Parts: sequence; structure tokens; C-alpha cells
Amino acid sequence: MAVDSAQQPSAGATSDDAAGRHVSSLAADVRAAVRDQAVWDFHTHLYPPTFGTPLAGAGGGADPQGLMLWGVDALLTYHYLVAEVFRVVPPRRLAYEDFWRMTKREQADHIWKHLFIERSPLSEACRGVVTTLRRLGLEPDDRDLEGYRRWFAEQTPDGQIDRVMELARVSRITMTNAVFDDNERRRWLENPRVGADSRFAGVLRFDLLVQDWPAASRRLAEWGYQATAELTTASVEEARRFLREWIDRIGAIYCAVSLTPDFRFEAADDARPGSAVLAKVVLPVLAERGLPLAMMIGAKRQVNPGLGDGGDGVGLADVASVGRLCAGFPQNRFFCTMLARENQHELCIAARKFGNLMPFGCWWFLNNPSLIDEITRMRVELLGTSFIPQHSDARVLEQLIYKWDHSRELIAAVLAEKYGDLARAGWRASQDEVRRDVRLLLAGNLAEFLAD
Ligand code: FIX
Ligand code: ZN
Repeated sequence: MAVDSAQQPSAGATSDDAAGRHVSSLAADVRAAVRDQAVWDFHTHLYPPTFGTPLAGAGGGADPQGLMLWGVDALLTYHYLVAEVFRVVPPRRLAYEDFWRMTKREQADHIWKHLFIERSPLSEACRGVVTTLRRLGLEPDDRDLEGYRRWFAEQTPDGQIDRVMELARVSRITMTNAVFDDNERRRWLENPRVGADSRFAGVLRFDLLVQDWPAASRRLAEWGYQATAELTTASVEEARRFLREWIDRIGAIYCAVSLTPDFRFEAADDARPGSAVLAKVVLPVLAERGLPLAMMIGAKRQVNPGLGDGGDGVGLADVASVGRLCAGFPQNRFFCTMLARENQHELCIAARKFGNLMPFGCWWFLNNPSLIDEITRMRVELLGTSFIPQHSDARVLEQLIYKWDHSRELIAAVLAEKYGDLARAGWRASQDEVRRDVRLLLAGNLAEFLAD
């Protein structure tokens, strides 16, 4: 077929020169496309103000147990930074209990002093605070914690959500609604409209159900379901009823579970309680409702409980079990993220085998530039555009800003390189094609997988 003359190299120029010019303008197109594309954040621990907030801001009325975390003290006391501060002020100098007895403000002062003032904030979580302050229009170089506090105190929680979503270009925030968390559960029961904020989407999270069925069955029994430690037919029916009711209450767009590295699934008749709950309760209900299950696999819970949420570790998980779930339940759809770097390649290969498996995000200890670069590169090479490159896992509202800024830059760099390689191979992606692909990666794949 004849080549359009506009696409041909000019007289004297080689096609390599033309490809080179294309590649440099392409890199700018890719960066612009990734910068501009609104993202649907697949997994966060964020909430709207209806769930209460410990920081009232200009709105008044703080709720100390509130679930919506925002503001500079919350940013500084993020559990990633708690773990880091105990490296430089170890428990032999400040006991864990003494740290936890401090007010949030005192904890933030301690972290600011030791991780930002007495040494440079080089770690990814520290740099995140710096990026966030700067993008909010504050001046991190002033090192003026009191000034930042004054600025946050003048904001309202609701207005801050809009501002942060705009700065981070996040179009939707997916919550993690933990049904076995008494604080959260009470809020859903007291106010059926607590989650009715169109900026947020609900997700039913039920780790205990799969990780420890006997304990979960006791909670279900307390709540009026006829569930017993043995997974009898009656118990299965009641557990299904429980799931259906909570999926409806939350308006869940998917369900989610975190699984430890030792999680194994053999077959639908696997007698292990976790496998049996998945096979008999969770997957049938999700198939019936047309909802996917998100599996987050590899966190070793509470390796050091003194650190609170920062005390979890990582272990190598079993990707073959994920494959067996995908093969054994073709009518179900699975999102999956794994915490160990060493599991990433095998997870990509599993995704090549199973169209009902959608890998997502660079989770937690993988949410660092060098690893995001490596994992994103590998996923593009093995899966093209058919994955969800990142989620924020933000626990504090303003973290959306840095998590997405940092990730967008890395994703854009990998894509620019890959489109460049493609151009040199003889396929020049147009601006529209680049934007289409970026839309898939940052929002479309999620929307389509949910809608399937
Ligand atoms: O299980 C999870 O959803 C984890 O992401 C969190 O519990 C973890 O503490 C976290 O915040 C990681 O980023
Ligand atoms: Zn999370």
C-alpha cells in the first residue's frame, strides 16, 4: 500500500530522522496526555466529611474518631512516616506506648523534627509531604509547620476535597469500607446516606470473612445472622445474606479482601476455611451481583505491632492460587495486586492467561519511583494497555496530590519510551491514539472491567 507523502521523510532526510523528530514530539504528547487525563482512583482509604473528621477546619465540629483524615498533622503522622521515625528515634529512646500516648499534633511535631529538620526528607513518603505542600501553594522551603497548620485550619473539609481532586486530577475516589471495623460499621447503620457523595464510590471490604471464618462467624452471630464456626449449608446461606445486605447498604462497586502471603487456593472443594468461604459464599454472591473481587495479597500483618498500621511486613505469595481462582471461576472477575516485588512478573503472566484477571497498582512498599518504573515497564511489555497501573492507597486526603503527581511522571516516562520504540519499529502513534491509550490506563480499564 502506498505511503501518504506527508508521512514520508523529506528529500535528503532519512526515515530515521523523521522517526527521531516524531519521537521527541511524541514524548511531549505523552506527558501532556498523562498529565491531563482524569484518573479514577481504584483504591484509597479516604472518606467524605459525612464520616466525621478529627480536623474541623473552618467548618467547626471536630469528631476525634472521624474517618476523614486531612491536614498537615495527618500527613505527617501517616503510618509510613511513623515507621521511618522509629528508625531514627528507636524505641529504646522513645517507647512505642509513649509515642502513641502523644496527641496527633505532638506526634507530628516529633516526625517533623526528626525526619524533616534534623535530616533531609529524602524518602518517598517524606518527599510526598513536600510535593503536597508545594502544590497546595504553601512553601515547604520555609519549613514553617505552624504556618501550614494555620492555612489548613482556614479550609473546610468539603472544599478541600474539591481542591485536592482538582489538583490531583482525580475524578472519583474509591473508598475501602471495612465492614468489620466497628467505628465505620456504626456510621453506616446510623446514617444510611453516609456514603452518598458522588465524588466517592463504595467498596465492601471483609478481610476477616476469608482470613478467619470462625471469628467472622462469631461477629455475624452477634449481628443476628445464624452463622456458626462450621461452614454448614445454613451458615453459607446466612453469610451470603450478610454480603448481599452490605453490598446494597454500601452501594459497593466491587468487593475487596487482603490476603496474607500464605494464602492458598487449590480447588472449589478445597476444605480450608478461607478457600471454602471464597468458593461457597463470596464468589457466588459476586457472580450473582456481577461484581468483581479485588484481592490484595502479600501483607504479613503486624510483624511489629508497636508500629500500629506501620507494623505490617511483606512476604512472597502464591500466584498459582490466583490462577486457579481465575480458571475455576470463569464467571467471576478478579482485580489483583501483590505486595512482593518478586511476585510481579508471575502476576503479569497469570494475567496473560486469564482475561478475568486485572492486575492493578504498585501497592504500598512498591509505591516507590524505582519500583513503579520497573513494574510499569514490565506490565506494558507483557500486557500492553490492559492493566491498571496505579492506585493511590491514600489515607490522608492531600496524599492524592503527591501520589498521583509522582506516579504520573513515572508512567509518562515509561510510555514515552515505549511509543518511541514503537515509532522506531515503524508505527507512529497519533496524538489521539496516545490519549485513547492513556484514558484506558488511568480510567477506562477500570470502568470497563467493572461494567463487564
Ligand atoms: O490493606 C490495605 O488496604 C493496605 O493498603 C493498608 O492497610 C496499608 O496500611 C496501607 O495503607 C498501604 O498503603
Ligand atoms: Zn489499602
